[in-house]
Amino acid sequence: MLKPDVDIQETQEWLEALEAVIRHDGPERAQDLLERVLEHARASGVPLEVKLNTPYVNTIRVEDEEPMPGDAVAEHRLRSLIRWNAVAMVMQANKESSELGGHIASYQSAATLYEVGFNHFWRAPGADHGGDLVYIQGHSSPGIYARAFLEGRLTEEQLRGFRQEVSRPGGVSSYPHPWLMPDFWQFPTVSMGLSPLMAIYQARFMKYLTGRGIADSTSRKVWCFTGDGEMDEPESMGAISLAGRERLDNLIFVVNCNLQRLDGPVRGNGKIIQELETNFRGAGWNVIKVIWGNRWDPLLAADHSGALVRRMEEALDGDYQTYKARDGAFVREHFFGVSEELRAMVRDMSDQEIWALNRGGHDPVKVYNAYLAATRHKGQPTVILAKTVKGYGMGEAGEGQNITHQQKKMTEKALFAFRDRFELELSDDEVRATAFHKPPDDSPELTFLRERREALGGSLPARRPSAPAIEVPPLSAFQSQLDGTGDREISTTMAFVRVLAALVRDKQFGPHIVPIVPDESRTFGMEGMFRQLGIFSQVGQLYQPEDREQLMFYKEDKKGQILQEGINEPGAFSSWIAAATSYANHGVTMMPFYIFYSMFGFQRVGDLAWAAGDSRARGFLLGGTAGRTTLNGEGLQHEDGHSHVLSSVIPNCRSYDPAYAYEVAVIIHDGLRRMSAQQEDVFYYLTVMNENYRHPAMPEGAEEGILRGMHRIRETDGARIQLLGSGTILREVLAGADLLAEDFGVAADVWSVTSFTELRRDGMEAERWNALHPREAPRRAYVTEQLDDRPTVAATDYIRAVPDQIRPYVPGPYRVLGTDGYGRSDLRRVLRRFFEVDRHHVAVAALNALGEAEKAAEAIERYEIDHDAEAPWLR
Ligand SMILES: Cc1ncc(C[n+]2csc(CCOP(=O)(O)OP(=O)(O)O)c2C)c(N)n1
Ligand SMILES: [Mg+2]
Repeated sequence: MLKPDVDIQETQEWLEALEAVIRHDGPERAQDLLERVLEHARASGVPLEVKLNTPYVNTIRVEDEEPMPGDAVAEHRLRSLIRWNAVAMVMQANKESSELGGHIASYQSAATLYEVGFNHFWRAPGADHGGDLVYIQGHSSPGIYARAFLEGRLTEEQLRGFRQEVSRPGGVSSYPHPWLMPDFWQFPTVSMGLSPLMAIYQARFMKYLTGRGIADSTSRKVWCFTGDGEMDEPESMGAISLAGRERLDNLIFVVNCNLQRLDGPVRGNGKIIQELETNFRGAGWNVIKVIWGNRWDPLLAADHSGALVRRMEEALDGDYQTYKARDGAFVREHFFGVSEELRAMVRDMSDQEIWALNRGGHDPVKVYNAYLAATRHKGQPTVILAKTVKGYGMGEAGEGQNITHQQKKMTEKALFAFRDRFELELSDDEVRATAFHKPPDDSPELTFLRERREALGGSLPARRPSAPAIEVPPLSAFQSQLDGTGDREISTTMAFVRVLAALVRDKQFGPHIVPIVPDESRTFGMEGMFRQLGIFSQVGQLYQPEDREQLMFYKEDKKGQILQEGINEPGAFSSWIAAATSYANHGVTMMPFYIFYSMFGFQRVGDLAWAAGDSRARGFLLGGTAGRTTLNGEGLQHEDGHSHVLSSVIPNCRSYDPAYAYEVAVIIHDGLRRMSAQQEDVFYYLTVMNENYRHPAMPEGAEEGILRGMHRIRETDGARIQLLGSGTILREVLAGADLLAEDFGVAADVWSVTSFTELRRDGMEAERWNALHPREAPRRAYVTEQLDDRPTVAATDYIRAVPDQIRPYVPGPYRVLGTDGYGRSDLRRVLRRFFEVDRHHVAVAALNALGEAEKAAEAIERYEIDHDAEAPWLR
């Protein structure tokens, strides 16, 4: 707020001088002049607080507006039809059963924002354009389906199947889900906050593709629609400075500021548009506010004293919401009624005319101009803050009301009012039945729709996986990993880095590899790649790197291949998703490898990983320094002992916990084959460790077992027990087998289990098939084929739930050891003893499983196991 003016006349002179400059030399000169004055003031020691806010009016001045091309009448009718069909869709689904749910109010507030985009801006991919990428607010889906219906892309039957994806084949899904509608939706957006984050990294990835000369994305834009409530998610705002810093002028955010979220106002006591303006401008964005519709223009033009703009600034969002939930008389009384000057301003207007004073987000011309300015803007991302009314047109059924978000029904009276307001040609019966309405194909509105989409290259949204498969190198490309390491000790992390190094050298595949790191390359021994591949930077390297003289210096490069995301796992994961879906969105297969640091992997980015599955992402995730006891010095909030449980819940994620270099090579090779050559929509999660040990050569014929989840690595005559081990704990299992033989004369067979998760899936399939085909010869799970009814013991570096997954398919008695509980830091040996997964506990478990109680008790004594200690998960 300004202080009281101590010299009104002096102020007036300054303002008049400024007015004159604006009039004679234009606003740019005025800006220049003001900046110079401010600069001078600063230099003279005047304390200045920089304000990032502009007045609460439209950013684009009326005199700078361009007329909207096309047929405004047809466009209005089309929009109205879409509005109606979107309402009809939700209401019909809820006639079926109110279980199904759906949203009406959000799309009604956003209809103009979407339709201006569809009719004037968003290009579909074609010969001369790669296509724009539009992230659509998830619960606005009914409007998007309604448009596709009018376009002839969806049938009435499909609309009737809204939210009935199972019972009505072709029924359209609740929200944007590429998994369920792979030809339609590109981006899963309904988990709030993920879409803004993913859109930012998508835009950056397009700069990457262009910079590396892989796919020219220069004319393409990423448009991201979000709600104003959604902007409260930390993920929504969390990466906006990256977008500013990277000057992502291919990115446009449209925030639908309808001032409401689910429960009530977003900022009842404040102003969400002003707040977002400050934040985005501070982060280096171009901000365009679209607050008032054209019916306000004459009033604003007549506001010589500034009283109206002051009143606009003073009224709070909570007030604005209430105005729209009431009527014209209420607005006259409560908005204009605060002063005689404002009251006079609307004296000649009827209540009806006051009520018709529209908000910017519902004015197609204002929205068109904002979009036009955004698409022309260079050097910065743009955010459009559009003020709208939630439940626009719903009248007494919810317009501007706190309950509107979840309204799935409108009364007959409200439906009739809706028809009249949008001038829909519907009979009373059609209104009562909330019948879908599609005019004849040659009607002006459908002709308009078709012509516009044809001019813009085709229908949207549409998902078009069109990337050609890339030839996968033969397994022998990784021969050095298959041959074993002899006496040399390495970690599986190192084995992975060598596989990656071999891949990037491959002529065909090499350029398509995208290594992604969140500031942990040195941890994983990947720093050699900095120099070799370069770190992507749009500006290259403008400084002299400190380590320039060294072989492996920190090289930033316009053509750099590595994405170094800094300490930002959600951002890195979003980059990974952009790369992993490039085959569908950019017409080129990219194969990302994102290596993260133990628990800061799946645990940190679980919701994004789920969205990746929905997105049909293809790529590799590497849990570096994984396991509860291999990252031994780090302790409780680092050591990951459960990511294999988290990854197991994603249906199309294939998880592996390999122990040996050759297993790493075989799994990655097969992943490349499945994802690239066979174009399967799966992604891979591998845990790799930092513990160094010797790796044997691959036994002959091991591949099938490695990929299916287990293969026998030790077979002993007269073995009485079957031991299973994964990752580094496999070595404890092998040592346990030695102890059993030496100390107790018990022979064991040993398997390396590369994936309990894959084994379980295979088991579930057999079990299900058998249950549904009781008359036929039963199928056997792979586990059941591999093991027999001798007792079995499994140990891993993960909690017991991981090996427990295969329990139903293990033929004999089965005991599992695991690392349940909070992690600790100590020596590996000590931690494995603490969590009871070391060789001694393996031996004790085996003796118990064999029913050798006496020997088990003896072993507990001999190995000095404290059998009265509290369980590790209680400590
Ligand atoms: C992470 C997450 N939390 C909660 C929800 C449930 N939800 C769906 S819409 C909504 C309110 C959205 O308000 P706003 O972002 O302002 O969108 P509007 O509908 O007003 O356009 C909520 C809470 C969700 N989809 N995702
Ligand atoms: Mg909202």
